[in-house]
Amino acid sequence: MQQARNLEKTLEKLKKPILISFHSVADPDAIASGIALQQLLKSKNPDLKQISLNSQSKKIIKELEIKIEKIEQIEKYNSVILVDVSDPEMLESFEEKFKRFALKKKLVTIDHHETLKKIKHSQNFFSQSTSCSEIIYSLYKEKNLKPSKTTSFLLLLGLISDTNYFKEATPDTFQAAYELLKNSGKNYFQALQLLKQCGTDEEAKSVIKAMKSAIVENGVSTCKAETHRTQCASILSTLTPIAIAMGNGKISVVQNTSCSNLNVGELVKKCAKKFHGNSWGHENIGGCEVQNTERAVEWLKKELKQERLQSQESSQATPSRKNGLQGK
Ligand SMILES: [Mn+2]
Repeated sequence: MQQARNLEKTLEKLKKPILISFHSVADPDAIASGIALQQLLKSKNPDLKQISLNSQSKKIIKELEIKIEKIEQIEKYNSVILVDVSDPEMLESFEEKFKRFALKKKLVTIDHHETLKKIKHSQNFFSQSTSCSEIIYSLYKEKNLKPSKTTSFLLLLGLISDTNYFKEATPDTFQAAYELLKNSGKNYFQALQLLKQCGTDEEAKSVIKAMKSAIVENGVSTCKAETHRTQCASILSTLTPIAIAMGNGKISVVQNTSCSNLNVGELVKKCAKKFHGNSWGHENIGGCEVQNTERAVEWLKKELKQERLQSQESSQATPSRKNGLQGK
């Protein structure tokens, strides 16, 4: 794979000391990619540090007894590799620091999210892969190396979670998953156990409270959630094509991929632009932070209604349903 070879060459040339990190809501794909890359580059002894981790990642590293320290300062490094991210807005309080770093030293990003925003002067490796774990695993394959048992398991977790339990998997994903599961010495159920989480009673109570506020209109469910916003939207998305949860100035949008074919990331980006806020997300899940969430949600509902009408019209005109806000 030409791209893996190019990336390998770039990584080989990096000047020590090297820092590896990822975005500020590090999910299993981000931490797996970071850990696997740190081991692959062990002759260069890179540090692996985090801005912050999501709860799933915290659970995984705790159970696998892995420690990832917080980033303190980045000036002492000569090179930085960011995995699973290339959009500077996903770096939170480190956005400006990494931007300044890239002006003076070498910053490489390895990512599978399409974004037009990149850190100026950074070198970006983008792949259409369904997870960053798959990209890092291709580097191992390029060198004819096998990740350790634990690292294979981690990469498998990254791959499962980023493909939404293989819903977005490609033949390459299945090939990689087959090999990683075999290398890991574990079974698929153990992977699922580690990825799934049970909440506390308090969490369950706040989700149930949010569910009581839910309304459904035109295939869109909306609820108010002070906490666990994304979780609430995910639950509602099992019932309606699109689910929106809002609270504390933030909005989460999740689509049910069996009956909706939008680009949620693009939609929330548009919303954030209109209401002067920030957005984040992928094709199927996203969110934004805006000043007036009520108005922004009304706008989203209108857009979605419009979109639905358009796709109904086009499905009447042609047999193809694929006419989302933006195709996948
Ligand atoms: Mn990812």
